[in-house]
Parts: sequence; C-alpha cells; structure tokens
Amino acid sequence: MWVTILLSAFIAFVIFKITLISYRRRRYPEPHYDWSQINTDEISFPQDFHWGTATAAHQVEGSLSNNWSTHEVVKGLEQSGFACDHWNRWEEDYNLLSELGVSSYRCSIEWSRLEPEQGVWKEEALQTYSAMVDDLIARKIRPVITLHHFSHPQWWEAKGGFADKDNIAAFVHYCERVFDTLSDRVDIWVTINEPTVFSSMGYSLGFFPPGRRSLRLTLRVMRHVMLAHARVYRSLKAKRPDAQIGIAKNVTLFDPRNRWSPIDWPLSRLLEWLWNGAWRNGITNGRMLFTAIPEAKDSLDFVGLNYYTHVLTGLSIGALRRLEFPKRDQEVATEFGYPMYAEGFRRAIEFLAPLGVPIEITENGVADAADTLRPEHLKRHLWVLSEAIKDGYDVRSYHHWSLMDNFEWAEGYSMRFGLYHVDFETQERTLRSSGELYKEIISSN
Ligand code: GCO
Repeated sequence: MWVTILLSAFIAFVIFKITLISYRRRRYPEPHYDWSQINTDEISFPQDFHWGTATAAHQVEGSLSNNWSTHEVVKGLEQSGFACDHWNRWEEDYNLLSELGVSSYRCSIEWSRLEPEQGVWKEEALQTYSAMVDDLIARKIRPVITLHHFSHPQWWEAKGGFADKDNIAAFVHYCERVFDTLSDRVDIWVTINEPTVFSSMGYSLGFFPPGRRSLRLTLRVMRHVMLAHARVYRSLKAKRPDAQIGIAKNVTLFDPRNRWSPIDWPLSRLLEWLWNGAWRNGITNGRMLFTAIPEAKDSLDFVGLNYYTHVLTGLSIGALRRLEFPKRDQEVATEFGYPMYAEGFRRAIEFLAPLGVPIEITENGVADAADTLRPEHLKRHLWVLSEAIKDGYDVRSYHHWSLMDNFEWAEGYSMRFGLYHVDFETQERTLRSSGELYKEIISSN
C-alpha cells in the first residue's frame, strides 16, 4: 500500500511540475486579436510574391486505384470515384487558374498512375504530367510539385508502406524518375505532404489508410517518413543542386483549454512537441523521437506551411478521436468543426522561422459550402501574413486550399474547400464570391 501511495504522490508531483513549467512559459489564453479594430483591407505584399492555389492528385484527378481507394472500400467511406475528373479536364481547369490570375500552382503526382504494379512503369502518364507542366509554364504559372500527398500504390502499401524502412528505396526511386523527367522545368518541389497528419491519421486515429491505431507504429512511421524525405532530398539535390526542395508541414497549435486544469497544460505541451517540435528537431539536429537521422539535418531549401487551426486540449481529448473540436467563446467554428483562428497563422510562421529557410504557404483555406465564412477567413489570414512579412519574416508565397471543391479524404465530398464550386453531377465549376475576392486581391497586390 505504501508503494502505491508513494508512487501516486510521485506521479502527482511530476504532473504538477510539468504544469508549472508549461504554465510559466505560455500566455493564457493564447493570443486573440480584436478584429473589430483591424482593417483587414490594409495589406501589402512584395513585388515578387507568388499568389497561388493548391490541389492534390487523389482529391481531384479521379478514377484512381491506390491505398486510398482501397481504404475507402474497406472502411465503407464515401468513394473518391471520378472526383473532379481533373485527369481528363486539366486544361480547362488551368483556365480557372488563369482566370484567377495566380502565378503559382501546387499539385501532386500520383505514384500509382506511374507505377501501378511494382516495376511496371506507365510512360504515358508521366508524359501527361510533363504536358501539364509545359502548359502551366506557358501560362506563366510556376508549378510546385508534391511527390507524395497521402496516396501511393496499393502494392507498396501491402508491403507496409512507410512502416517498413526497406520500402523507402522504392519511394526514392519513384521520386527520382519523376524528377529526371520534370526537373528541367520544375524548380520547386515538395517531397512529402504533412508528415505528422499522415502518420497520426493513418496509424493513431485510423481515419486514413492503413487505418491502424498504434502509438508504437505511429512513432516508427514518423521517423521513417523523415528518413524518406531526407533521402529524397539528398538524391534530388545531387542531381540538380539549385533545385528548391522542401516539405509541406502542417503546423497545428495545441493550447490548453482550461486555465486551471493540471491536465490541459502538460497535454498541450506534449501534443505540440509530438506534432511540431519533434519534427523541427529532426530537421535542425538530425535527431527525431530519440533516434538519429543524420541525413535529415538541414534537408530543406524552403519549408512549406499548411495552416488551418489550433486545437484546445483537455480532458475531452476523446472528442478529438471523434474529430470534435472545442472552441473559445469568441471563436467561430468552421464547417469542419475546428475554429477559425487566424492569429495562429502568425504563431505557425514564428515556429518555422528558426529553421532559417524561406517559407512558402503551401495550404490555407476553409471548408464552407455556402461561402459565408471564406471571405472573412481569407481576409484575416492575408492580413496576418502581410503583417508577418512587414515584420521581416521571409514568406514567399500563398497557396489557397483549394482551387476547387474536391474529395476531402475521410470526409468525402461533404467538405467544400474550393474557390470554385464544383457540381459533381455535371462537373461544372463556378467561381464563388470568395474566388472573386481572391482574384481582386491578387490583381491589386
Ligand atoms: C490535408 C491536406 C489537404 C486537405 C486540406 C483540407 O491537410 O489533409 O494537405 O489534402 O484537403 O488540408 O483539410
């Protein structure tokens, strides 16, 4: 019995200590601006700033057979199906880009199209991507190519995907092939999209393929994804040293929900370390989650930021597993459930700045079918971005997520992120008012 009492006292003491430390190091609540006092029209951007939009292959191309389409069937989710039929309509869709007036476009390559079976390569598919690149350049739009945006061939998944270190070689080989074909025209590359989202959604929460729930596996996948990124980085840089190679990092902030709770504070620190800090450590020190990954040190020429929200952590963390998000009273919930929190955009930029490389905003946007929140969302985030640039942060671009409504992963077609509305019956695209607004902002900045 004494052992139990002593042990409980010790655990209580440790929790108390960590709470105290995190309590001292953080403001409560986290920063919130009085938006009624801010004129969000007052923005200015550098001459050479890139305005863009972003999409990902599995979300727009349609008719794919990969780890994700398998997961959709196995889990009984809404199926991606024809998606935006972008594979057949890409030229028309590029007219939408021209209409907006963007100078940059982020899209991804679908590995399962190029290598549907191990070692069987479809040259025509690669040629289609090559034609896309030519077309973008002819329109004076900079292509930003993502090599892995959540999807990969089912044969590679069946071999364990990123969970097995031995599989990294095949991934690097695929990246090299794409790079060999496109790097004479594409200068800027994203190796992997959202390493932490990929690892946690697929291996902790089970919402993404392969639908596992294991902390041990999650940590292993996080390390392997870092290693894979680093190997791709080294290999592509050796081929073309002046290529700009980075990653798209989703920086989600975790803030304690309750001022007095001894659980909320250490939990927010822990989650933020796991989600953001451990990853940044990997890049700065070549060490991640207590493992040496020396290749990862300084393996970025730029860092892509995907910013959406902050998460209020607390005892209701179970709600997070069901993807329910608490919000502060003054916050508006987006359709996805999480709050609109533009103030965090600044904090996310500040978090990435110590990496010492330029920042590209690779994603930012909101699910809003009625387009009632998106205009305000856009204005607030661009105001925060404009201020950050004025204050000296080196941010080179902004890519709005997304060009058009598309397949939102586990949420299917219910979440609409597009500047263009898509009618999935007729495949008709219609510019939303927020799209008009973005177009005006681009032309006057
Ligand atoms: C992600 C992706 C995008 C999403 C977007 C909206 O964050 O899951 O990079 O593919 O569609 O972020 O949720």
